[in-house]
Amino acid sequence: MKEYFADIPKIKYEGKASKNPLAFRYYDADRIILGKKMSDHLPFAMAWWHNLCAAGTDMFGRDTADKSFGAQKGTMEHAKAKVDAGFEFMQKLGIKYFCFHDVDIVPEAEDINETNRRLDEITDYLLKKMEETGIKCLWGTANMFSNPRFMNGAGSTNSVDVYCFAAAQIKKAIELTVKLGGKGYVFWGGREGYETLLNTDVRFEQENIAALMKMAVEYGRSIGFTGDFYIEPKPKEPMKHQYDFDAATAIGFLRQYGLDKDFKMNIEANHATLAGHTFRHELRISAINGMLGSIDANQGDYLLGWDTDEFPYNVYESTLCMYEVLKAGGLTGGFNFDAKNRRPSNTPEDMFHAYILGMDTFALGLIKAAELIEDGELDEFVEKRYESFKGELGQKIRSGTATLSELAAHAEELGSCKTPDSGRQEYLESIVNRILFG
Ligand code: XUL
Ligand code: CO
Repeated sequence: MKEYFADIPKIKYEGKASKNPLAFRYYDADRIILGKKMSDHLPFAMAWWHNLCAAGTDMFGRDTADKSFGAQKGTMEHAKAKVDAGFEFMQKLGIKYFCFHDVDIVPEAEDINETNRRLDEITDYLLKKMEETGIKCLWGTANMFSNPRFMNGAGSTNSVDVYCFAAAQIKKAIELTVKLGGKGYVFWGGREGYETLLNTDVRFEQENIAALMKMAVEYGRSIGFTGDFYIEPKPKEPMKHQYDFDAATAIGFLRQYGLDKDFKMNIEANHATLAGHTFRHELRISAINGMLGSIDANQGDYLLGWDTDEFPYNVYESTLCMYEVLKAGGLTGGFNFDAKNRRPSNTPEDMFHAYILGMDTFALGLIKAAELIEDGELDEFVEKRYESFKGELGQKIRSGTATLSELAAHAEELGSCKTPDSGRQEYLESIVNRILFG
């Protein structure tokens, strides 16, 4: 069997003192954290599109990296070379899952029947590799944003033919996800939004998106898909207004159309910050609604207003993310590195450095989040902060048995109200620093 990354050894854990660029310093798969193996806390996944397809093309220049893997691009030979290279990559890093769009794994043909035939062929090939290696599929999805037919949206399109092509792609992508044993199926509404209200019937479009999702759920369940459907919220880019702006908006939409039992959130860090939220805000909103499903683990740039999809290196952020995940009892999905190398990082070694960085960043975040939880001071503070609600009136409010009049009577009896206790934000931030830096 051809080796694609012959110069790269199997990446091992060497500990934090190691200066070996091809070793983990924090990700120690079998280390037990809070009673569970690190690898079980952190089911990492490789994103097919960034890692095996994207080669650095941007609006101003063409590819800088070679992702041909020795084959002619746009051929099934190339699609298979990507499978071989991808599995070697994942095995060398100890990554157990991958995520894919339909058109990441085969070149899309002019005729959808031919694309579907290619998808059948490549998934037979993938399945064999999965059986040989034990690597699994985290989630699948349909790319309903690249092809020009989706320029006005997929579920939100004005064209009934385009709507049917979206339905056909979703149907096939769910079938493939089931065939590969995927845990989840993602809807990222790439073109589900609008540029101007002057040409857009928002209610019509949202109803159509919901109808498409409903049909997807019904079909998925009918062919034995037992996993979660996910919405991946994002506020903008490519569309100016995207319907799934953030977790709260997406959850409201799912409830409005009776889809909330089948769906959870796939939260992407860079999408959260584009929405003007922190990553942990989006995780918390999902978790308190019982909808924290999976994570697209990446990082944005606070100086840039677009989706830079960087590999995460910010340990402060990963710690607070893992704090939310641990508090929520873990994910039903996993941590998909929806991230790409910077354009000038164009060698195969850079691909490994990027994943080592991302995996170590989350491993260290996990270690530190567990320390924060074991330390307990944050929890204690929050618990105490709401103490006044433990009294009789507070309990009535909490149980929904209070009346406005009796609460007003209490205020009137007091006459004036003292300022509540300090929020102690700066002190709490210093606790996080103490745990992080000792
Ligand atoms: C785009 C994005 C997508 C989804 C899957 O910003 O995050 O790659 O994760 O379609
Ligand atoms: Co994503």
